[in-house]
Amino acid sequence: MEWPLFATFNERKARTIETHMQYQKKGISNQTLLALYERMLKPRMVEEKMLILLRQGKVSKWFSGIGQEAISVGVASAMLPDEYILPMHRNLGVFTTREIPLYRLFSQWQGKAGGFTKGRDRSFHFGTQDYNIVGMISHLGPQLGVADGIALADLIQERKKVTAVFTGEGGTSEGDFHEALNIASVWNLPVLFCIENNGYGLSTPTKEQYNCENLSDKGIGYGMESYTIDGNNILEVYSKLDTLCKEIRENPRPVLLEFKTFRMRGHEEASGTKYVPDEVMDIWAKKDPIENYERFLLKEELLDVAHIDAIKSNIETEINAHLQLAFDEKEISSAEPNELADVFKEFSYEESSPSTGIQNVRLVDAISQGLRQSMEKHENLVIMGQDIAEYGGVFKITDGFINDFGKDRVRNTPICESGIIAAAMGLSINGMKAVVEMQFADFASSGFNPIVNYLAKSHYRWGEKADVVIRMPCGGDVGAGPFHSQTNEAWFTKTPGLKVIYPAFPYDAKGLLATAINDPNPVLFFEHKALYRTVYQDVPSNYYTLPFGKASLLKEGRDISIVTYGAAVHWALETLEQQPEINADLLDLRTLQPLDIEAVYFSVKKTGKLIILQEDSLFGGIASDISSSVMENCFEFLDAPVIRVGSLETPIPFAKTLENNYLPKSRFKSELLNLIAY
Ligand SMILES: Cc1ncc(C[n+]2csc(CCOP(=O)(O)OP(=O)(O)O)c2C)c(N)n1
Repeated sequence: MEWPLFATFNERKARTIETHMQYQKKGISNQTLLALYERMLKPRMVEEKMLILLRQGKVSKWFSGIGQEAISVGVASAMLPDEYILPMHRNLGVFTTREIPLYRLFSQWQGKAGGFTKGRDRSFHFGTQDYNIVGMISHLGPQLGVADGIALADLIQERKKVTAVFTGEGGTSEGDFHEALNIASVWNLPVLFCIENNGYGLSTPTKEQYNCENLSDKGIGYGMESYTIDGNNILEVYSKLDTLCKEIRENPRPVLLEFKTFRMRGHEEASGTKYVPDEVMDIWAKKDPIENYERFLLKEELLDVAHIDAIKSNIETEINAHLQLAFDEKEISSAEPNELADVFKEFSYEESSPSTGIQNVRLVDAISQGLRQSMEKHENLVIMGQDIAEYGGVFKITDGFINDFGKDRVRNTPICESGIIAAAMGLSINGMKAVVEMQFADFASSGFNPIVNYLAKSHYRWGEKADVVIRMPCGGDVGAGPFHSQTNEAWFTKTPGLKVIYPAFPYDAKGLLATAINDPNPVLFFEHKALYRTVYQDVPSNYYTLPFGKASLLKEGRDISIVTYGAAVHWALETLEQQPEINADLLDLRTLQPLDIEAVYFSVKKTGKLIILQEDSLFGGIASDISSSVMENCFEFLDAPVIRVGSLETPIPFAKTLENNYLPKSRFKSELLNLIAY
């Protein structure tokens, strides 16, 4: 046979699969053989209906998985219903095999309340604990790390379960893929990494996506077992997955699977397939997973035409009835209180007061104690971070923890912030709590995507909490230059769905950390490095909590309000010590989200003047928002403009003279005196 001149890799792939498109029953029961057929047919028929509705303008967007059904169905059929699957946008067969009622899917796609996201997210971007499915976010890669966390929870609790996570071959180019596979291998997590290699990313062919023969070959580099599977052959998929799942439940380990298949339609319907040579389409059309399998079942006399017609007619009736249910549902209505109420999971703060004993300790000791006592209180709490186990962390916060809590719960991680934060989300999904230590807050930029897109948005999108605390050793005045000195809280206060805590004293830090860990929502917990070993305070030895959203009034005065947080609280205190004639309210915010803006208003209404001091550079910081809120709500009470004092609009420099000039410490006193004299 003559092969057309197109990408050699596709040619080779087509040739291999054509010769392998043979079905072997491998001891699979007739009942299962038939069930696999029906399970593939259902998503195909739903999709065909969707394509009609799309043309009629009744559905806005569609990502087709036509031609790839054997993968979703084969994987989902080999797994137990209580094992987690993390599908992508072409895995309708996962949702239908898990028997989600079709009307709920239709409602989801129409943005109606009967779906899974109250109209807040589209298509397959949802999860459901009822069906042990955790849907994707648009960024493709982060869910690979989430699967690691889910599997880690199973491994720690010895549950003998498998987790399966999907990615396209395009998604394997993301760092998330590398991080997730590396973590799974180092920790030996029971995860099936399923790559659906369908020939193209959005329009980019495989040869421009990666430069190796098979993606499964990458398993060698990760020290991971891997297989290449004909993704259009349902029996090959199912039998391999069935064997692997049974093995992995007994002998946990990660496995990389590359399913060779093809995307028969556009990336989404509007984008078409012009860039795909016709010959390639023709070859793959002959490999259709359903038509071929149907022919096999007919040949085996497990099916006849009448039976096929009956199955199709039943599915069609089901689709039409469920579509009607979804169409009959009214458009979703917007009520602001409902929208705001779902950003965070409800958390009722429980006051825990210390019973006995006071010690004079440093900030670093208070945090360490607080973390240790939370580890004692919550048996399902896991701490992860770089060098935190035997070494005790670079700031020694977790020194000795490994002896008391063991290596399962105090985990050294590879250097991969994104993968670990995603894994923390997975732990939370699977019933555990996680604290992640950033070695330095600056490195949260390498985990930014899962923080602001996954953790922050999950509860609003599909009601799933993110029971994760990210500890952020931060801040300047330590001569450590642009990448070890930032105070980057404003990266996160901007994002709805995150709580941001920033204590300035040992007592606050210990109590607020305990609350952060109790709170099922994602919390960024800032710890100023310059305060770690310089600030001492009498702190209760026992466990206690402090509430979020309550500023602390450190000094009371009549003439001016000083509002600040973190290390800047101490700069303000020093200034007031040097200028005892200043009669000021000094408010330490302690928590930035939630923010105690009422305490600020209260003070401003008394003094008529407000100066806000922040360590971060000025533009876009919390000071700007406080200033606007005060102008909007307390204008009549102001006797002078609100003044913000922050760092220069430059990155934070290394040399001490430069850093001193960058930080607002030296400018604060004159700005304060000017405002008093206004
Ligand atoms: C981080 C990120 N970059 C770009 C995109 C835009 N995008 C969405 S899907 C897609 C192609 C994905 O290809 P692949 O992973 O092979 O999956 P397929 O759609 O082929 O199943 C692209 C580029 C995105 N969603 N996320």
